[in-house]
Amino acid sequence: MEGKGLIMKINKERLKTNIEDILKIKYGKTLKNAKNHEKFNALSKSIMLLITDNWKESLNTYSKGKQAYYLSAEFLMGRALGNNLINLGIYDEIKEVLNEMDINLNEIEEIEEDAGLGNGGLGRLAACFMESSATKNLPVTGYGIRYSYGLFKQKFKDGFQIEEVDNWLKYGDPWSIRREEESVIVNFKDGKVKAVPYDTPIIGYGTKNINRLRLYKAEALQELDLELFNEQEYEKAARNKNKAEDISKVLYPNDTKREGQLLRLKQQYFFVSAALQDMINKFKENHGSDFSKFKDYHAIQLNDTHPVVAIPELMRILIDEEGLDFEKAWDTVHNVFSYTNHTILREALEQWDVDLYKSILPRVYQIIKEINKKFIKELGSLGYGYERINSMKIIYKNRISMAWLAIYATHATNGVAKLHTDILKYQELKDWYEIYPERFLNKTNGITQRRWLKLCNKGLSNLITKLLGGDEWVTNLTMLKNLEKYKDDEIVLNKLLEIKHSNKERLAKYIEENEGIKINPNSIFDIQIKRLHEYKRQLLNAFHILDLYYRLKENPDMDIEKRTFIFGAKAAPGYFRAKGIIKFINEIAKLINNDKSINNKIKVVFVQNYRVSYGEKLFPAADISEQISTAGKEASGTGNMKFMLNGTPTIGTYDGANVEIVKEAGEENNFIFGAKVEEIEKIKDTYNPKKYYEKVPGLKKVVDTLINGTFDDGDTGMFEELYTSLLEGASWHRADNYFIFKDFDDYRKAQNKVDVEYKDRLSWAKKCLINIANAGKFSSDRTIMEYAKEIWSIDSRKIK
Ligand code: 26Q
Repeated sequence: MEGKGLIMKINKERLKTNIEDILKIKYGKTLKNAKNHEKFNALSKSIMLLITDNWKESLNTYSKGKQAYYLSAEFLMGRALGNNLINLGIYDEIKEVLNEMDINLNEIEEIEEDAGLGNGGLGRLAACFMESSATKNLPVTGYGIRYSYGLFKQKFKDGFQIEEVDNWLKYGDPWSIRREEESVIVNFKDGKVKAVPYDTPIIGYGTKNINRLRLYKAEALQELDLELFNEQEYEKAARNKNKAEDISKVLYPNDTKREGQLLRLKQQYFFVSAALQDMINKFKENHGSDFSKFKDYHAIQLNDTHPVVAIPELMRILIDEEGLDFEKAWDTVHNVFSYTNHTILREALEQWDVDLYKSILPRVYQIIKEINKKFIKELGSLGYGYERINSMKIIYKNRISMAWLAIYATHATNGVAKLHTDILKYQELKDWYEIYPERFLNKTNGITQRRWLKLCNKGLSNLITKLLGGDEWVTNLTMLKNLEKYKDDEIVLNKLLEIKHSNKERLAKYIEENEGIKINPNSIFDIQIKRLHEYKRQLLNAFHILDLYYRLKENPDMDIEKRTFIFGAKAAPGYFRAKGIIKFINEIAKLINNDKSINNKIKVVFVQNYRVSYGEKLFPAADISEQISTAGKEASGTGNMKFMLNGTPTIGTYDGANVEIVKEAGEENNFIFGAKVEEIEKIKDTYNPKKYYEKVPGLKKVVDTLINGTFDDGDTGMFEELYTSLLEGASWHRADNYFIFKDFDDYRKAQNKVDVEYKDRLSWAKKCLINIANAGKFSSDRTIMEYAKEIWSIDSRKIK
């Protein structure tokens, strides 16, 4: 089944020897007594050996022309081994070699820790973009931070979320190479820090090209202050080292709330400054010191506002270190940078205290002030008045608005789905759009089909390849459209159902092993997996489950399909309400799963520690995909695309990329419900949730379980706080801020429709098939080519 992917020839005996040699050198062990993680390391290092030459060749080829650089505080890479084997086209072969050595590849894959250096969608998008760039032979480098600890590991204790450190490096990281000699120094007002790059190869599918992800680790310039140490001042001697290393120690576990921490600002400046120094050093090496040419060789994408400090930092380098004047530097910056916006939530727009900036980055702050001055002048000359200028100023009331800085300084600002971009243009950023309409672009997100289909759903991948008579879809996802001709073919539809069933069995087994809960693969697997946030409305899902349960209790003979509701989500540790929602769902699960009287008709499972590798088991096993955010709040969503590609209809609102998914696959093959953006806009100022609470049958009963003693929140006050937020609101928001009550009844109707339509197995399978057939648009290959052509102006450069 490999075809195009096969670009690497394996010398089996040599590979075996390599693995054994590495075990010997690194661990002093033989195959017999080596642990699985040691075998994983040895195998991974052997693969690194295979690709080294092509990697060097790729970087060399790229260095001659214009390249793009993706600056991101997060890269949510997940596991590397399986993906790399797939992309090299050697998965089956390696499996065979390992078999001969009595090693089970699957077990080795499972031992790998996820590289969880991201919170959710934004970080995973960066990872998909890296993979697609390599596959498309695009000269793209990723720059970020090599956090010692990624996003926390989540456990449940008595239904409450517990966070543990994610020590993902405990067995080492065979997929990265430390490049000591390319270290640079980053200057803060309170001291210098060394930035040491670790390079990870990004292996494209069906190509020799190999791209690079360069993540920086922070270290002290001086490992140890020997003088202090000799004076037996051990703590003091270690202090400097710790202070430096703290910068890359841990990923911030927030995915929307802005976090005004000094350390967060240091993290941002740290990797951005290192990345820019790296670019400058290489530019001088390859192209000399005529900086008017810098823009001909660089396109830098800012992944949200987190790396926006790159704008004044590049100005600083060009002016202070390379001697350009302000206007020349500005012209370079404007041409080089572009910015992606990932959020509509106002409260999430990043702002920094002027004093904080001044205290650690005084020169950078001066430059921001200069930019602000220039902007005000520009607005003035365009005839804008005092109020309008105040609302757009980059520095206002002692705060720096990173989004404003980004839009003003860059040549392109993009949203991540059509609806999202429209909301930016006509609503959230309409003042900006009016002045700079040509800067606003849409780039609908995508996902890589290598990880999110070929690797994680081998059954479906093989079927697709068979039906299409080849595997061109792996690099050209629009080929899937040709599957549509099987939409009435019973043999194909049954095969599809069979594959789904076996994926559900695999998931059930995994859940039993990991969560200790038995679930029935013959029930509908109804899955909501994403970060926990009020706007994503896990609570709406929970209320519906509870309502269904009460209806079942009242009417035990109700003819419904068996259903398993599965959740996976991490809550930011400081997000009290999100944690309350997790506890609430776990309480509901306890109640329902222990109630024998409902005959296992419904079950609820909240899986622990949802992450990329768990997703790879969940997406392929889903019957229905929950995408139920309040319309206008989800910028795009990418999980929705992963479900679709794995043949799962969506129950969802008209929000983010759902709109485009339904446009591609047809409303009749999905379950759309709820208020649309325009309706929400219209009612938002007069919305009274109590009206719904009192009138919608069943709603009050489920909402009241938050306060009537049905459930126990361990005296934390969590449930009552949730109740109040829905009925009374809080100082910072209206009651039921996300319109759960408003959409409840319509959601229930859509869920009932799912129940009815699922019963006709063939017509259900047809919906699944049509969803797959129309997923072509949502490949990150398409997205990244759009960035390359329309924002970066770079071309593919395939190595020979
Ligand atoms: C900010 C300041 C301090 C600490 C953390 C943060 C922070 C970190 C991560 C703020 C936001 C994020 C992540 C946002 C995110 O994941 N957004 C999602 O991006 C996806 C890719 O474009 C979209 O599909 C989702 O709709 C969007 O929610």
